[in-house]
Amino acid sequence: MDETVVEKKKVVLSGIQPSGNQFTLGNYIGAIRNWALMQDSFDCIYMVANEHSITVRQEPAKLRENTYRAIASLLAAGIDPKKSILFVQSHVPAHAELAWILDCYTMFGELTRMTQFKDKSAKNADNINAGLFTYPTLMAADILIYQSDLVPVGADQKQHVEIARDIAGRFNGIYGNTFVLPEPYIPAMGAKIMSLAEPEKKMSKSDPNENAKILVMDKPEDIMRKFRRAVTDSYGEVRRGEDKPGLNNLITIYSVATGKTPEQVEAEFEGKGYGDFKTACGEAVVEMLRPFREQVETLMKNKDYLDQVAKEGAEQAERIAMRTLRKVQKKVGFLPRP
Ligand code: ATP
Ligand code: LTN
Repeated sequence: MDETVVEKKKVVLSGIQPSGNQFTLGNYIGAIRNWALMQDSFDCIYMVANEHSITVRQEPAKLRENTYRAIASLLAAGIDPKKSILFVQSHVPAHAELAWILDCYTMFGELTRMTQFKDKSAKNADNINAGLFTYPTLMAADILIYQSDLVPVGADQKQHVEIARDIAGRFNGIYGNTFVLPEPYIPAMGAKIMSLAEPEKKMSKSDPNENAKILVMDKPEDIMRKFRRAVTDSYGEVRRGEDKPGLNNLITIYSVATGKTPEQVEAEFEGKGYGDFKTACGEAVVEMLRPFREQVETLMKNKDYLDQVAKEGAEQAERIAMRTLRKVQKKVGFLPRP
């Protein structure tokens, strides 16, 4: 008998919020570009996390537009709906249902320790809502409902993947094996792209300072200007160093954009000043983003296609999600609907 063993690929799941008006260079380098690179080696599921977005107040019309833009951006970054499942979180209600159950297996103390909760409540002191607090249990549901093995995220989201793993372990401990224990998958380079204005902080799409972030749809002249203004230091030497957060960040960005190692970058700019280096960074980023930007613009003119992708993605996702949800409901003692 033919004993060909087909090894099951690991399941990868990740999500990105459609908040802010568009993605930053940090989201591109730290997240979506890597998602596309993982498609051949893994069974990938990628999601536009619109339910997470409303933990911060959103304008409904903008949220709709940004959700389309997020789908377009994921496609433009190279995610192929024939290879991966691409969908919108709210189209698969099983996530929110599982999140409620997981809420009952998550401790108040665990949630208060989440650094994102602390940061976001400091930033939104007038709207510290319960969703902001239980954000990690919805994210745990997103991950666990697909029995995900790996969760590619930037360094800032590692803590949320760890709590998902803890919740899964606790649930498995009580009810027997139910969930796969997920692991964070942090890219070797570019896991944290820093703000161009305050390089000790991560580049964040919700940062109100326009000079702090490169947006993926920025015009080339804006990208060039933002790099010229990027905060560096007074050493004047293109070399990494512990007390040089601005320069370290630019070297990372230039390395990723050109495919060169940081050592090669340092050698290339030996004896040259920051001005030359910043111009080169700007040009490299403009070239890296050009095809992406053009493709997003084309896709945004074709909402029917984006709807079609979302529809097929939700159907595929839901089939997997419902299997886990039913299993969990049965384990906790919910009667099946007669
Ligand atoms: P917000 O400002 O609304 O919190 P954000 O820019 O931090 O948004 P998220 O939607 O929270 O972005 O993150 C989407 C993905 O991008 C996550 O995987 C996250 O880890 C990654 N990411 C976000 N910012 C960066 C960054 N500066 N460098 C690398 N990866 C990042
Ligand atoms: N919280 C994440 C987005 C997100 C996510 C997920 C990432 C929602 N659900 C599941 C990985 C897995 C963020 O803000 N980056």
